[in-house]
Amino acid sequence: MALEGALTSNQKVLDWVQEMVDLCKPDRVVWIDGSKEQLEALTQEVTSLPDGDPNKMYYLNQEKLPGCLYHRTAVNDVARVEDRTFICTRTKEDAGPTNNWMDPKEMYAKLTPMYDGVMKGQTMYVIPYSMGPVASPISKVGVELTDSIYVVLNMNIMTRMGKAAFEKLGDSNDFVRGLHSKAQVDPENRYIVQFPEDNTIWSINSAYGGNVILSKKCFALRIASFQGKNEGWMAEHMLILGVQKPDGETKYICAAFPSACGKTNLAMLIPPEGYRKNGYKVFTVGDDIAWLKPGADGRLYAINPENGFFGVAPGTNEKSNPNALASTRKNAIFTNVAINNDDNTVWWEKLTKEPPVNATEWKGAKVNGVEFTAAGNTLAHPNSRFTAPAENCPCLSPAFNDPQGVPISAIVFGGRRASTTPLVYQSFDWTHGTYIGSAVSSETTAAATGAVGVLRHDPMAMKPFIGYNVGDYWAHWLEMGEKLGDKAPKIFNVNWFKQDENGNFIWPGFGDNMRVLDWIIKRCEGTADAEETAIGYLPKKGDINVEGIEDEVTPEIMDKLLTVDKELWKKEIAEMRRYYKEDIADKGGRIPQALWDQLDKLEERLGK
Ligand code: GTP
Ligand code: SPV
Ligand code: MN
Repeated sequence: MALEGALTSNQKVLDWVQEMVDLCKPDRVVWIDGSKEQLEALTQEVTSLPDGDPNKMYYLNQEKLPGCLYHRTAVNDVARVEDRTFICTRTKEDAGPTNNWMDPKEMYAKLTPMYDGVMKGQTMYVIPYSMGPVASPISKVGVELTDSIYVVLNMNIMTRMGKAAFEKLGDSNDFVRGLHSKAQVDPENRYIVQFPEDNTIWSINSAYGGNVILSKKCFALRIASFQGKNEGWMAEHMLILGVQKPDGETKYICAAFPSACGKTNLAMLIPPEGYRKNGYKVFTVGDDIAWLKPGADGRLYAINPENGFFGVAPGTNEKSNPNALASTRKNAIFTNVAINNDDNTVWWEKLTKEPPVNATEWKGAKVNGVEFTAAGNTLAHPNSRFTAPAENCPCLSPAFNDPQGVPISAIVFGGRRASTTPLVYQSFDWTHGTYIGSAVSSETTAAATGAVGVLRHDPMAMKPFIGYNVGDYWAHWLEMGEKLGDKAPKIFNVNWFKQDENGNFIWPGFGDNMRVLDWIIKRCEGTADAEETAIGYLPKKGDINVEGIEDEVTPEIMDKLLTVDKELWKKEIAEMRRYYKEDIADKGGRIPQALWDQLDKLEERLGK
């Protein structure tokens, strides 16, 4: 029964699908070919479910938002669940101190009974997909089995889904096996489990985003980072953008910021007027994940393994990110936003100034939106999201589908830091840059369950996504730098989130971040000077262009943005020593000596 209508003759795929069907016992198996007819039929089916069915999706206003759907998840199932996410390598040491771990045998034994018969009375969908352009040598194939049409429709946007993926795979065994069941959506039995040594992901009891779109964090970061370590490439939580300069050349930059810290916004940036007039333009290659591999010329090349954006809705508007908003105007899926009942469209905080009066909030209650928000509630969940096809994006890079990827000139780290970290600085070299990446910390956001606004270490913005020992991951960074030599991208750190005494951001951010990218590019080209400080190279006075924002970013504010406060940095170093020792080394993190040395050198420079 399982193999009826199979879209491949790959015996490894067929055997595994049969085994999972025998375990989950669905009534039907449907192989997803990615055709329009099949997707339309599934959309019909999922929108025809009765109101109140937790799996139901809704058509939105098909004139204003053609092809767009709406879905509301369970109230307890609205974000990634880091405390229920596991890396199951054979030894605990190989998972390292940043991951939850269980012996793979034990984990399979624990989860197998939970999957046993879990799809009785339901359909199992077999989703073949390619991460990256099908023709790219950097791309990889995955297959996800799921009982959720919401997942199928999301995977259709987020990946190159369908028959072509099986054609790419041929009879190879190199595919990631993903098994997802929403089961009872029981938070007590929710597990998001990676078995890197088996190329396998098992996810159960969730029906939300990053927990169930297994291509994304589970494959393209956790499993892929492990593969990259073994195969000589990198999988990173990074946007990829191209800056086209007045001379016509495009420079490509990758940036790693923690979840909900500005990747989508930076990737789709519209430069300030002065820059546009001079001929600058920004193109988006990716907004969340980069796969990076040295090319034949020795430079580092990046592809975006994804085919769409799973972006944070709140805060997205015509002013902050018109490109993201435009990307959501057709064939998109909205999850946990609010509904404007006047015209069956969507709304979220800051989409417009005034909330709709006649609204349905994200949990499904009809409310007066103005009164509801005035009482301190949000209409949309803070981690409500849009799933939008990349092809909708007005500034999508012409290189988006380039199988070779794009050559990277700069790598940028950043996070939400109210103090200490300046607006921008450059590392002295790759090894120092790797240290800076290891030292990223950021205030937590609604992208994961738990407290929001708490400062935590999030090395390379990858804390929840490194599929192996964090110390080995840092060693891999250092090895990549050695391999790339003088062709390695330059490494920078930025902070858009510095605050004044009253908690207001002192840098305007968004489109004005172009002014910082400008300095970064000039540093890569060797056309901007810099101030050598204890922490790295900082812009010289007047080198960040503030034309048009002089009123907002006065010289005093610029001083604050670019200051290196020695006392705060001494505290920062003390905390880094504690972190390296107590959180990483003492708990089995194999920190490379070169990073300890960086810490010593930084301390020495600051002591002067
Ligand atoms: P994930 O999809 O979770 O990985 O998030 P992301 O890194 O793509 O974050 P995104 O661009 O969606 O930004 C999240 C929130 O950060 C937005 O709602 C904005 O409010 C805020 N933000 C983004 N860029 C800036 C900026 O330059 N300045 C300020 N102050 N806020 C920003
Ligand atoms: C993130 O949390 O970094 C996301 C959203 O990009 S999710 O896919 O849910 O992980
Ligand atoms: Mn992300």
